[in-house]
Amino acid sequence: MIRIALSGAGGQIGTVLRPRLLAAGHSLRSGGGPSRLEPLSDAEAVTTGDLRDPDAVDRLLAGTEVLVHMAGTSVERPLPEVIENNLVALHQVYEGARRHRLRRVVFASSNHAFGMHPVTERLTADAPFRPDGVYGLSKAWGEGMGRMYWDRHGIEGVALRIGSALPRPTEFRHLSTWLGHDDLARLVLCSVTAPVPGYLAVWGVSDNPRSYWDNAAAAAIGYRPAQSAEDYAAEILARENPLDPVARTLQGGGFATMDYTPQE
Ligand code: 15L
Repeated sequence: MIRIALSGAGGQIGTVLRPRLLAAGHSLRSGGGPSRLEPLSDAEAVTTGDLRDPDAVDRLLAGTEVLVHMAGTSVERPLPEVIENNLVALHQVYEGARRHRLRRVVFASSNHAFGMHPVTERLTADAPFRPDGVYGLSKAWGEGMGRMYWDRHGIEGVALRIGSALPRPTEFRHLSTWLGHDDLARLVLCSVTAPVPGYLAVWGVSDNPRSYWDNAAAAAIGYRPAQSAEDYAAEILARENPLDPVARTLQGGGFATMDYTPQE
């Protein structure tokens, strides 16, 4: 049993993880941001607060060993918002991890830190960052931060470069990028419990034959995906691909052609 802090517990991914981490026998301190969550069992405590505030970070991390950090901006947004949530708050969270002597932080990175790689490339975990926007860029910062807190402070780090975490794949790109919910939980459980060599980055993807990513790094921590987007291929291939012609050529898909020019 590991005492896990889960940030972003009320979000899409947090909602998937809460019951599954509890069912695996771990205890949870779940941070719901501004919303007060109802504990799912006696093994879950809930906290609220903005993670830019060290007191909120302290409430979330008190008495825990590993943080699964799923909070933050999860799509392309104006730069000031991305900076507050994904740079400033993340820094507070890592400082909290130091104060509370956490063993490990599992960080929700994203495929969008690599979104400008062409779809014809198959990337290993050591591929260079090629962010497709300011959101993807913030995830490169987050991965750098995980690396730094291992090198400087001995806090283990696992960065999950999450593809498309959805109940089911619905469009052509997802045949490559889909991460099924059960596989998401499998990957997070491995990331929390497996021995890691200090700092590690892995792809968050199911067992998709068309995957853009070679996930040997995740296999090394015991991740065995059991879901495959290919099971939905017939249905998806019968639909029109919603992406524009340029977005189809880049791993980040629609994010890679989004306009991030600051608006007055
Ligand atoms: C992400 O990083 C986003 O959080 C999610 O909303 C999806 O867009 C996903 O990537 C994706 O690439 O499909």
